[in-house]
Amino acid sequence: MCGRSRRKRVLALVGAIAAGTVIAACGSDHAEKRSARLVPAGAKLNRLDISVTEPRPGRFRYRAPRAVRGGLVEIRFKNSGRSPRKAQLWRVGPGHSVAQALRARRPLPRWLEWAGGVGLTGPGRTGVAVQRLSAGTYYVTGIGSERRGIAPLRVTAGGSGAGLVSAADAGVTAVDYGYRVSGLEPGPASVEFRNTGKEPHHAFFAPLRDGRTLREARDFFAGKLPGPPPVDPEATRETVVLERGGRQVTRLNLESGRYALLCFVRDRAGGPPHTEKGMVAEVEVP
Ligand SMILES: [Cu+2]
Repeated sequence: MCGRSRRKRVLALVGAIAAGTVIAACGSDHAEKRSARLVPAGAKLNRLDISVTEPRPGRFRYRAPRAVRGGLVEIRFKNSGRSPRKAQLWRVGPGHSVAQALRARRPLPRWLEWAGGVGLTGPGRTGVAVQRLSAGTYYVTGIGSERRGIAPLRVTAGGSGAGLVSAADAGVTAVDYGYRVSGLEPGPASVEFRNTGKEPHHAFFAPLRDGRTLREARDFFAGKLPGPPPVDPEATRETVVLERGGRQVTRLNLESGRYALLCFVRDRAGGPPHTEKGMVAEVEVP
């Protein structure tokens, strides 16, 4: 983005946020080689490998196995595209099809649920998350509104019934409408992300530039703040969306500094992004 004008950069960032995608999440190779354990050693995990390619700029194609065993699952997401992407899982309830799910609009039907996955991952990189997957029909996409390039997937029964035991040092809990954060550290740390609210939520981390405020960050993403961005768009991070009661352990690679933590998801019934309902917080990574 370095060659573009400031105004173009700002518009690109606002547009990307509105579309539910973001600019970059590329940790250094050095950082990614450090291991941050997600679950205790010896935990029995099934494995789900997802990938995305970008045959043409801006056109994405997700791939997933036709079927995978459920229970406690390690989801690995390889981004072979040219820009940062995430792998958002959706669960389609019994008696309904992926085609029906793709036609669904708000208010979202009860049989269609956000179901975790792997958060924003830079091109050429592999992201990981561990969570429970119950048997059923799923599909993988980048953002909620995407209808093309999705990968359907069947999760079968038979996996371990064990619950998710986290080995993460840090925690991010989303509520309606706010966050509780603990133990965040710089570098590729393992983080337990959970949603104890009634609505779906994610956690979007935007690094605040020196002297800039949380309020400015909120206004910027709402398209109400002209001038230079109050956040560093190249260093944003984002988790996937979890439905109420959802829980996973993943890796977040944050640098030291102050962050605006925001949720751009809307209620299942509709309404404004949660940032407009006060789901904004300032957090410090020491
Ligand atoms: Cu939210």
